[in-house]
Amino acid sequence: MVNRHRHFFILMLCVLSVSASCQKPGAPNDGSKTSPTAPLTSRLSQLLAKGIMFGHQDDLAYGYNWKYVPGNSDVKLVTGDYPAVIGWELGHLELGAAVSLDSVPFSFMKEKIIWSSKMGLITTLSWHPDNPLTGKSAWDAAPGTVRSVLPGGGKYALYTHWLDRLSDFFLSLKDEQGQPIPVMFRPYHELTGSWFWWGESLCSQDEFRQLWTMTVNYLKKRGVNNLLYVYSTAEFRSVEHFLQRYPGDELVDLIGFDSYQRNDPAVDSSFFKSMKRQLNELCSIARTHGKIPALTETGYEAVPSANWWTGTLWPLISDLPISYVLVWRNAGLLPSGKYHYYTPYQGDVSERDFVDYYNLPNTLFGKDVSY
Ligand code: BMA
Repeated sequence: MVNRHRHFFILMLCVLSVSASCQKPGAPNDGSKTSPTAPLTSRLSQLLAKGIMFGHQDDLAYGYNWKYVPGNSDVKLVTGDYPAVIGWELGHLELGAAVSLDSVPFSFMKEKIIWSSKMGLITTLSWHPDNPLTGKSAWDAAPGTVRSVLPGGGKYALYTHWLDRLSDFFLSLKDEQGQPIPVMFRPYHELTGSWFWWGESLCSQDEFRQLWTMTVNYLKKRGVNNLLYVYSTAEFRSVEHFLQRYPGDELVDLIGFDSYQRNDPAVDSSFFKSMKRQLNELCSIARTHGKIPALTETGYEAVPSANWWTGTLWPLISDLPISYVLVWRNAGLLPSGKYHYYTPYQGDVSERDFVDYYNLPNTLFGKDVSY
């Protein structure tokens, strides 16, 4: 994988990070070497040269058949190592709740983010905020919700109150020396779909960009300066489609998209083909816009294919300068009777292949990135 593509891309990133000090006012980060996000940006660039980090949502909180066992991780149970990137979900933080919509206490999350930063593991935060207009969940795709939270809208005051609660959490992420911990924040994800209230058919392009801009500027005004912003779509048809609602280079640090394997890759190659196109387009946009590309969510629920890791995932990404790939949470058996997990448990059909994936020289896990 250490090939010409990767080298060229990394060279471009270096050029761009040198010119980062010329960023316009209103940029998510001031681009200066003293910005709390600067060490994370430079680590991401360095690690891109080494390989592709593996990430897992809620990895340290629960797994296929356990919950809140100190030090545990399904990835570690199978490979002996933690993921390099740990994802957490902030949904319901906006309500002042003590636990996330996936039942993870925010105090626990904070403790693990602090621990991760000490270890050198990288944190990414997703957010499924409730629908501020209807009071229902993020999946209540009611038209007009985005308009209602913009300045002048009926829910602006409520929404800024929600952003205040998020700000307090971000500002509380401090290391032992009291320094802010830099993390990735990935709001309003899967915006090319229409299943969340900020989705494509629920608001205009301009309204979406206003929502993003208002959020970044509001957090910044509250003093939040430890976030790298990740613009992350669902599947997209073309470069133009990906960029249709892009808020601007000065308001984004990383770019990515979410897409899941749903059919058996042995009989249906459509996922592979469509992923290849999208990953190539993502990397080309990243080059043009000077952003770090990532596969922000993927996976094959319950991983029923024995060689999905080295047979599908790795061939998709191995020759591309992707920073990280994150697979979704291991919730285990859901009350509905369905198994919902994305990394294998011990004895599972894809366990051996996952270990093979772990052992590939250019896949990066905890030990590859820790201090
Ligand atoms: C979905 C599922 C849900 C979860 C949500 C937010 O993909 O995992 O069970 O609540 O993500 O994390």
